[in-house]
Amino acid sequence: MAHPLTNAQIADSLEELGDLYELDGADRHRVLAYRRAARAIRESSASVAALVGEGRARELPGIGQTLEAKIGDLLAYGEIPAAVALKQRYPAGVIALTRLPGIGPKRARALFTDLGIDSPAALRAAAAAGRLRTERGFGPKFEANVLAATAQELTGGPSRVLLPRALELGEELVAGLLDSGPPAANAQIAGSARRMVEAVGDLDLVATADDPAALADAFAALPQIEVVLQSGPAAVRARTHMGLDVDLRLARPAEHGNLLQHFTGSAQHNEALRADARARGYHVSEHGVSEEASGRLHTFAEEQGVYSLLGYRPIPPELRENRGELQAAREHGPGLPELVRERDVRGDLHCHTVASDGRAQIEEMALAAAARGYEYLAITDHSASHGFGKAVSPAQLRDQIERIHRLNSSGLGIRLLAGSEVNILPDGSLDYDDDLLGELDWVIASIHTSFRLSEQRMTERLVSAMRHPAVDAIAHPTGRLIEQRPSYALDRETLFEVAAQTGTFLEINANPLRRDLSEQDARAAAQAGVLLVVNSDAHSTEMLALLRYGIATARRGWLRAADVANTRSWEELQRMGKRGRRMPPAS
Ligand code: DGT
Ligand code: CA
Ligand code: CA
Ligand code: ZN
Repeated sequence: MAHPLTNAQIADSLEELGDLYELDGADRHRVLAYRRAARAIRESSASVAALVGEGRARELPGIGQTLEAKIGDLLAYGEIPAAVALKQRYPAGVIALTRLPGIGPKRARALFTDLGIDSPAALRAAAAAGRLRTERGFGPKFEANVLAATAQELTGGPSRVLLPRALELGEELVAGLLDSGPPAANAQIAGSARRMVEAVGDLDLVATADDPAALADAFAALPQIEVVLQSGPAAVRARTHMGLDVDLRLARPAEHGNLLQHFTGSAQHNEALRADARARGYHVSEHGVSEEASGRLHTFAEEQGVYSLLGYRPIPPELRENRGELQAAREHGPGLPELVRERDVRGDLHCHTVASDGRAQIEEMALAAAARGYEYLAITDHSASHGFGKAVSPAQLRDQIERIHRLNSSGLGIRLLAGSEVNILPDGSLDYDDDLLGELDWVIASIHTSFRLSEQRMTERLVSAMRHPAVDAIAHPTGRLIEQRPSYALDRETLFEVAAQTGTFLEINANPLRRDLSEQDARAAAQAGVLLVVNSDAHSTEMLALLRYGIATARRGWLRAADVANTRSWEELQRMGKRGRRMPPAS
């Protein structure tokens, strides 16, 4: 043999065969035998190929006659005949399906044999098209989980840029355009960044100028621009040094509103708007709205002109996703909700200090929160077992509670709440005892370890935490990281139902890498009767300002101030949650 297979290659082949048998509905013990053998081979310090050659393979734990023969075939022919036969029945993509959270081999096989779904990409497409919700054995819950589990791929892979960096770049470019030689009458961010999405594909800017060509030249000369990719009298496309592409559209002031409306999107919103307008005799484009009967063209300096002409009340950019906003905003429609605003928020209920992995002292966080106009701030350092940074021991937490009480009587200008972010252990228990938890003003519980349990176990874990009398809120309830890590497997319907039942708040964590709950989850939670809290999870004084991204998610989730508990005073908030069920009713 010129190139004997390595132990790792042999182990991979046996693991794959185990997966194939599992897909094929084989006995569980058989499947486990292949996995056990694969592990033994991987861990063998001797070359397994050499052992087989010497007839000594059965010295390895878990390798009997059958497995020895299969490994022999693999070494002799490069393939195991049983695997070849099964692979003809189940394409590689079907094995990949079994590795998605919440999808075992049984489901993967049903997806493949009943629906012809043969890869994670095909599954994602079927979920996005709404094909799974009506299938027996799958349903809307499964479909939502698929979308959540594959959200990373859905948003287009890691080439998208998180909103804060895109906005920062956009604001610099807008300032550059307004400052540049030929005066831009107006320049602003459009596209997905204006809609405050989680991550943007490219940045879109809309500007008006009396001399568009001169403004296009000035744009190309801005220090952020690396190279101009395309340039015309009305549009410039350029790459920035940051690697994000920028589309700049230019219009005369009289058409600014039309252009801004068009390039704010979303494409789905625009398409629905156009179809609706067409049915009523209008043609909508970035240049204006024309009446088909008379040919008259309406242009608008202000964006709202377009919506008013077509019979809509104002639609905030965050809602322009064709998720019911057009119907609601029609003049005789039900109306859009009055969306929560950042200035409605009266306190932040999740932040860290040097006691765990934060950078500032309690006093510094308190002053910064007071400067933001908050009435209250909960200090929620991590409990013992979250797995990174310093842990707060029970004794240290007791000291911190006392220190916070002392600070409150010293007149800081803000009410501090002694809190904790306790880790929810895999069995659903918390890592402080109930007495200590009972001494806290505010407890948020969250998962920071063991993310890969089954959907059922993850859901039960969160349900136990929500049923705990001391837990006020669940922080970043799905564990996803935008563009990096999908949500853990989770039955959202149960999560929302138990949160509503127990009076547990669910967090929209505003950290722009989390935004967890997502806008879709937050909307579904509110519809299920859950009260949300929007928190910064600040690890420094500056990070308190990240709250705006949580508010953006809340707005994109159609939430009103009434849906967000921390738009209320601390007393009122307590009455709205679990603590309120233990308090005497307000007189
Ligand atoms: P992105 O860049 O992937 O984060 O998302 P957007 O929404 O910024 O998309 P982009 O940059 O391709 O286009 C900017 C806007 O232009 C979009 O929100 C709406 C409008 N637009 C783009 N393509 C279409 C289209 O095919 N139909 C219509 N009606 N509008 C479009
Ligand atoms: Ca864009
Ligand atoms: Ca674009
Ligand atoms: Zn935290």
